[in-house]
Amino acid sequence: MPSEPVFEPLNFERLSEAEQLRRSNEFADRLLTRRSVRHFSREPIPAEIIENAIRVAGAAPSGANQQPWTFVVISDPALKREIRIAAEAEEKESYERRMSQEWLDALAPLGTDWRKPHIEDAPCVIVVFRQAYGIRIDKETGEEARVLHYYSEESVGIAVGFLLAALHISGLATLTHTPSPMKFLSEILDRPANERAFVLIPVGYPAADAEAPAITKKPLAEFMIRR
Ligand code: IYR
Repeated sequence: MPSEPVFEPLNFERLSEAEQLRRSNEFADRLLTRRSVRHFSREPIPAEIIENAIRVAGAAPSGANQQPWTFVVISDPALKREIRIAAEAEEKESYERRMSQEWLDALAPLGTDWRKPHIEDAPCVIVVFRQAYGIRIDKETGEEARVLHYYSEESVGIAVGFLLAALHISGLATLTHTPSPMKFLSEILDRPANERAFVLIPVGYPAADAEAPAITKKPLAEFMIRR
């Protein structure tokens, strides 16, 4: 049975224009400094920051408010090692055989390869899973039934954007790593069949000698159109 909507007063803080601009500029200045980091220090990070960032991600808008995500936070060194070994095996195969020359050429400016030491060096790795469908127990038969999820790719993408922004604002570095295929993550992390690994995110402080590729972002005029 579809449930009737229940409404409540909207909680919206109307800011002065000066305060809006101050926050807008501050947020833009901070977010525009984010870089993907591939060389991590082994220094530990405050657990509370990870929890806050995942709480923020979990508040992202999602299709039919189905919140089709699971965030697995890994700090156990043995588990990180197991994931690194499996990721590198897949990545070695990808870089040496599966990826096209055009793809390899596109990645060349980033200087990536199959080696993924950041999975072990970063004190924390977050693996985000997308719930392709939900599971409910049928009241009459007691059997498991699938619940369709809507826009789960878009929903998880938005949540990951919130997560990356929250971690960056909190002074932590991240990398969005997509080993391919990612099936091994479901197996190692013991996730159910409705969950698909979406992205693996090492989180921590950059290594003291960390470098980032000298690449640039497009100027605004190239990707914003006013009509
Ligand atoms: N998944 C591989 C390859 C890779 C692909 C893209 I597209 C990138 O922007 C970066 C890397 C890897 O993580 O190395």
